[in-house]
Amino acid sequence: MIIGAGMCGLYQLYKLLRNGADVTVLERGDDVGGTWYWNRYPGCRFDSESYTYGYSFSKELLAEWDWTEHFSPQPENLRYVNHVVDKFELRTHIQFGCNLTRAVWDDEHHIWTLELADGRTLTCRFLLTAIGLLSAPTMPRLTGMDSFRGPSFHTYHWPKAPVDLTGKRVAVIGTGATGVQLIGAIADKVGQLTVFQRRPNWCAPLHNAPISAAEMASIRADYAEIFRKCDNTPGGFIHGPDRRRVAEVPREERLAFWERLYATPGFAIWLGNFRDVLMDEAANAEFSAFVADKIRGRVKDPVLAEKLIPKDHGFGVQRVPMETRYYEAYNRPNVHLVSIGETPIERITPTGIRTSERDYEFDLIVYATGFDAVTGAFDGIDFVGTDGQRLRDNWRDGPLTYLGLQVVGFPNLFMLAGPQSASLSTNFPRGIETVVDWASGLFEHAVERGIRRIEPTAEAQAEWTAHVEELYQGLLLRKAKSWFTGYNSNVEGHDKIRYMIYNGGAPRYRQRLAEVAQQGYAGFRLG
Ligand code: NA7
Repeated sequence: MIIGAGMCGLYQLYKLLRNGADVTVLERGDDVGGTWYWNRYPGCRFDSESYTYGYSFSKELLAEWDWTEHFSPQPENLRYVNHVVDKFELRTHIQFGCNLTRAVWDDEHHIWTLELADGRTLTCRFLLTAIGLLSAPTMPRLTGMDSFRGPSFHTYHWPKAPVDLTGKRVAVIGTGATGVQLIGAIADKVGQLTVFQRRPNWCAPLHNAPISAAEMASIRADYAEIFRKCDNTPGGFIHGPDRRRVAEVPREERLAFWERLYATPGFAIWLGNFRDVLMDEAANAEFSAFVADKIRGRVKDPVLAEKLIPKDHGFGVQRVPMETRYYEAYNRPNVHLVSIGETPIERITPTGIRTSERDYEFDLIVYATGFDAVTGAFDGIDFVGTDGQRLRDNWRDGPLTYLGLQVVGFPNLFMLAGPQSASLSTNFPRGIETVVDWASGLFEHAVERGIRRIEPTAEAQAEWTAHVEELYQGLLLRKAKSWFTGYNSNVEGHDKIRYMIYNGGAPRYRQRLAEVAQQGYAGFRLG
């Protein structure tokens, strides 16, 4: 049984069907797509180059699918997922509207019993989760949220029916990757837009553009090289770090390099920068000053510009929101910024938002307040393992895993994009293709040998968890309050660092998985 019909679950379904497995996907939504099904807010799109995001497993699929933009928007992404599902006839193997609430392991018969919200009970031998890393949205804990008379929703729950923004007074709370996409997209479509910003982020221009037919033809001819490039970078993107250190490069040369990065589409500015920008305080400070000047150059009001420049963290230690006309939005007379660090929100009122300074009236309030990232989707399901132990209890202070794939005490539970795996720090489809291919190999191995129970050893789990923690130590991101470090002010107990992500890079992770398999699945107990 696979939980989740997003990019990851669908590829795992495809693989297992091809291997002749008896497999079903349970999906809580009423259609496929995961992230691209739920997130329908205006401006939602890839920050990955479209042609690096599509699946790489089928030459036929690559040959027939045209991307229309370098960074494809959500409706097209959802069409792509549906195209894949139809092409490979996956839909009949998916059950929709299935909300898994509890999964209990039976150590005598080696099966998982799954309880669904609709009262049904199902059983399976292997339980594979593809439940997303950003699929448990979190709302702020503000007084009066239910009292607001107009529509209000989290960006993850943006309605399917079109929302008419014309002439409306709109509030957006949150300026992460989501808020920044949304604000840039709606600033010229609403009446008044008021942005409630707690801490600014370092945003960089996406430089999206349409893909012409000729360009698509050349991309198509180049797919092998594109995927080879992605395979060789830590993040699974076409952008890999420049191995030089900032101080090694003469000042004029490095400024010219940074100008080029600022003008380059996509994550080049983050992932193609000098390596020590993300590791060394001085290098990071210098590059942050460069980007701060860019912001000052784009926002006309100097006081406002300063409010949009982060002061508590350097560039790239949190997820860099990619933007389109984001800073220019603040030059518009209908867009206003409220720094809630200075004037905190006191409550939501029936007609709007009250800060310590004044009352604001709105027709619509949008919460772009992020997610209980990575572990949130797991905490939402009551996983009960051997001897009645609960996953959410074991992970209270942070996840413990072997390879981000399995957990001691939860045999036959495989997390295909679990905490401490590389998928979370990788261009997602590139990361999950690695894991799904590997897991499919393990299942074949198990079936051939009549293996009915797979669980990691305690030593392997302790070693991996320590390794993941150690990899944080060389990176500046360890100090930042973001979902990379498991921080979320809206969730009880998530105000301390948790080691959520494998930061060793995709090639190293792939190498490790290959070695584990070659050594007869070292670190796993196969019984
Ligand atoms: P993020 O990146 O976690 O951003 C959430 C934003 O919401 C961020 O600006 C937060 O401010 C703000 N926030 C969160 N809670 C509150 C409260 N209670 N009051 C005011 N403001 C708040 O989530 P996104 O959805 O933007 O992006 C998630 C990922 O999706 C992204 O990394 C991409 O991979 C795709 P803070 O910075 O914490 O002060």
